[in-house]
Amino acid sequence: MVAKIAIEEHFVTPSLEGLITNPGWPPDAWRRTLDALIDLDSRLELMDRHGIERAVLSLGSNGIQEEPDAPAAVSAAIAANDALASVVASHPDRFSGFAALPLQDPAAAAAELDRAVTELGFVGALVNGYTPPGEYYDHPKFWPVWERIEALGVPFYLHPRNPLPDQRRIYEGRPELLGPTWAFAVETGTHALRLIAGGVFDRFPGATVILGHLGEFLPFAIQRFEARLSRIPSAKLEKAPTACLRENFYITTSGNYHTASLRAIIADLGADRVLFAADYPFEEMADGAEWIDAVEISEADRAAIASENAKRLLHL
Ligand code: GRE
Ligand code: ZN
Repeated sequence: MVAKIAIEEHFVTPSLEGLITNPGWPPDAWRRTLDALIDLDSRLELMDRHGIERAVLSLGSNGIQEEPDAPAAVSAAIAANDALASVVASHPDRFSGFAALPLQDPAAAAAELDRAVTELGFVGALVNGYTPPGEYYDHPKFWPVWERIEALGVPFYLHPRNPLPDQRRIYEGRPELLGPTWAFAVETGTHALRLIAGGVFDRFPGATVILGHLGEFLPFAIQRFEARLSRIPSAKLEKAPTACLRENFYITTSGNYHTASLRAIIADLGADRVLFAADYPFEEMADGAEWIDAVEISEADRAAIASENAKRLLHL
């Protein structure tokens, strides 16, 4: 069993339960998920069983990104980050934290990121997709947040959520395609492409974004994206999309255990850009852990992906 650090691991506390959005699961299954998000003892027991030395915790989806009111989002993010800081302080050798950010107010989000990293000791931020009523982070109003991400040298984990309610026509009659089955990856991969096309990495070349689920389709589509984008005269970028993907992104293994895809990503981006994640409790901790323990890659790559890259990136 390889020693692991898991970095897309969700938590909540009883008083913050309202921040976690039921994606449409039956009430009893949803209650079990909430209980698993709260219960630190069961989590630590599972981590011990599967060789996960440390979990970087974050709120589940949609978190602060569900809140339409900016002042309410700012106070909710502060409360959530303070609660997470207490959880981390209860087991500092096992847990770290990714900050929740109130992007409804970009200046407040930049300030809260700063507080979370410099005062609470968090190792980055995790954001659940667009901010109501539908803001994506390539917009210049979010530049203060990218400026802080770059200056603090911490990653921004772009975590999935479902598409905007008025953009679900393609899933009509097929609700099973919403959520983690498919729509999460389309939504999040497209958001990541907006960051690249919007020149976020031209302006903030040191900014780092983490994508889960083996990269939300980007590694498999980036060559075509770059080739076609280069033929659009109005879409000029200094840094090519393939270079952005290699130099500004990390990819995690959360909830996507396809060996051929992992091997392709290692061959293209390098094993040093891949990080282990279990996505507990939305995925079984055993599934991700047992896969990375046994998947056919070199032992050096396995150790890098399982924990060494996270130690380097997150300064653990
Ligand atoms: C996840 O984090 O992967 C997740 C959620 C909510 C529902 C399903 C899911 O946060 O996979
Ligand atoms: Zn997740």
